[in-house]
Amino acid sequence: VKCGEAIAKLLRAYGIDTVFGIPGVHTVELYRNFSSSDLRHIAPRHEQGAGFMAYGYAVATGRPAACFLITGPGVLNAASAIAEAYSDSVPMLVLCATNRRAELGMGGGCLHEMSSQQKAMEQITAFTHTLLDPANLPQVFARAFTLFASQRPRPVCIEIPLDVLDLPVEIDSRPWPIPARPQPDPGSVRKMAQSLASCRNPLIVLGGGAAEASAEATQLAERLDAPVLLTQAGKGIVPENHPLCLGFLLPLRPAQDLIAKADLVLAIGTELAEADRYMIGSYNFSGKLLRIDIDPAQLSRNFRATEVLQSDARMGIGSILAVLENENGPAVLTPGKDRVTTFKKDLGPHRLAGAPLFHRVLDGVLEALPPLTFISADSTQLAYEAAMYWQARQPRSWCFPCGFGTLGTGLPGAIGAKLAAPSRPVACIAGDGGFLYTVSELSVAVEEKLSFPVIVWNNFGYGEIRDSMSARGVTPIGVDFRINDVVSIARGFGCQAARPQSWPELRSLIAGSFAGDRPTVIELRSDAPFLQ
Ligand SMILES: Cc1ncc(C[n+]2csc(CCOP(=O)(O)OP(=O)(O)O)c2C)c(N)n1
Ligand SMILES: [Mg+2]
Repeated sequence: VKCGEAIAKLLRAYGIDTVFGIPGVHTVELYRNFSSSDLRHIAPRHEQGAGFMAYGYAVATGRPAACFLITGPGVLNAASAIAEAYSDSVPMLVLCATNRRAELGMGGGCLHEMSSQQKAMEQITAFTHTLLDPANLPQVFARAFTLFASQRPRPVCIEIPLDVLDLPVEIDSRPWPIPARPQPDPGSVRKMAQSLASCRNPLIVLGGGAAEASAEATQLAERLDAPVLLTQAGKGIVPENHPLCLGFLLPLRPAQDLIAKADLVLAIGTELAEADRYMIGSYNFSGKLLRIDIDPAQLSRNFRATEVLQSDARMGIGSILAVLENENGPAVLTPGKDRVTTFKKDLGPHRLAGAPLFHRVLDGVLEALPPLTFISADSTQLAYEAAMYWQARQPRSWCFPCGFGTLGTGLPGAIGAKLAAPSRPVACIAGDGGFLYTVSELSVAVEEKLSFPVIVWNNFGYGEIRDSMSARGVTPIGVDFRINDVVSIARGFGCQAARPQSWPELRSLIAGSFAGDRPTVIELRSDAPFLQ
C-alpha cells in the first residue's frame, strides 16, 4: 500500500474514528481508499473549523480525533485551534503534508512552502515529527498514542513530505503496547495523606487534569469535608450542585479570600494559571499548598508548593484515600457545608454587581437546557457569566477556550461534540463577533443533520472589548458592527432560525432545538424589549 493508506489503517487500529479536514492537492494521497477504511471524514468550511471540531470532540470524550491538513495555509488556518488544544491539555492528532524531502528548508518557492513548518508546529504541539521514511509510521504512532494515554494530553503533529506520502510501504498496523500511567510514589502519598489528616481548614482546587477522577475527587472532598473550587477546564468534575462544590468562581474576590484563609489547599490537575483568575491578581496561599499533576513540569510552575506528587489524578487521589482509611482527622474547624453557605452569602453582592442583564438572559437560557447538556461556549460576555453560574453536573460538559482564548470555538466545538456523542444534548452559546468567525460551519451542521441550539448573543459588536476600552478611558474603536439579519444568514445555510420576542418563545425554541435534523439558530438581541 502507499503511505497514505497505511496511515488510515493505523488510525483505525488505535481507535480513531473521525477525521476532520479539507483535502488539497498535497493531501490527495491521504485519501487513497479512505472510503473503505471505516473512518468517518468530516470536511469543515475552513481549517480552523477542523481544529475546533477536533477540539470539541476531544473535550467531550477525552479521546483524540484526527485532522488532515494541507501544507502551509491549511496548517496555519488550523493553528489557533491546535494552540487552543495545547493550552487546554486536549489531545488531537494532526496529520499534514509538507514539501518534498529534497525541498525542505530550501526556500525554492514550492507551492504552500514555509521555511520550516515543523518549527512552527513545534510551538503548539507536544511534538511534531517529520516523517522521512514511511517505515517509521508504526513507531511514530506508538509515540503519539503513548503520550495520549500516559502523559499530559496535548496535540501531536505528524507531517509527511509529499514524496514520502507517495511511497509504497508494508507495515504491521497492530498497535504497539501502550504503558499505563505509573503508580504514584507511596512515600509522597503517605506524607500528603498525613498533611491532609492534620489540617483544619482545607480547600480543594480541581483542574481539567482531574476529569477522569470525578468519583475519587468527590469522595475525597467528602472525606476531608473540604469545599471544592473548580477551574474552567475542571467544570463539573465534582457535580456543581453538590453541597461542597463551589464551581468555577476563581475570578471572584470571595474565592480568593477562601484560598487565602485555607490552611491547606490541595490543587489537582491544574496550572493555577492566570487565565482562570484573569484581572484578579495572584493567589495568596498562606497555608500549605499540595499539588498533584501528571506533568512534573507543572509541579514547579507559578507557585512554590509545600508538597508535590507526580501522578495521574485518579490514581493519586485513590492512593491518598486508601491511606486516609486508616487515619483519623482532619478535625475541621468549620463544617465544609457551612463554609460553602457563608461563601454563597458573600457571593450574592458580587453576582449582583455584575451585569444584571447577562444574569437575566443567562438564567432564562439555562433554565431551558437539559441538566446534562454539553455547552460549547465562545468567548462572549454571556459565556463568562455562564462559566461561573451554570452548574455542570459531570465533567466534559463545558467547552470553552479557557487557555488560549481564541474566538470562534463555539459552533465548531459544538459540532465536534455532537458528532462524538450524538445522544447527548449539546448547545452552543456565541457572541455576534465569535459567531461570525466560524459561521460557515453551520453548513456542516446542516449537512450532518445535527440538531442543537446555537444561541447568538447579539450586542452589536465586540462587547467585552468595547467595555474594556470605555473602562480605561479609551474611546471605543473597531468594536461596533451590526449584522443586518442573523436569522436570514442562518436560514441561508439551511438552519432553522428565529429571533424570539418573549421568554416562553425562547424556552420553546430551545426545547424544540434538540430534536429534528438541523441546528436552530436563536438570535438574542441585547436590546430586545423582553430581556430588559
Ligand atoms: C482570535 C481572537 N481575536 C481577538 C480576540 C479579542 N477578543 C476577546 S473577546 C472579544 C469580543 C468578542 O465579541 P463577541 O463574540 O460579540 O462577544 P461579546 O464580547 O460582544 O459578548 C474579542 C475581540 C480574541 N479573544 N481572539
Ligand atoms: Mg458581541
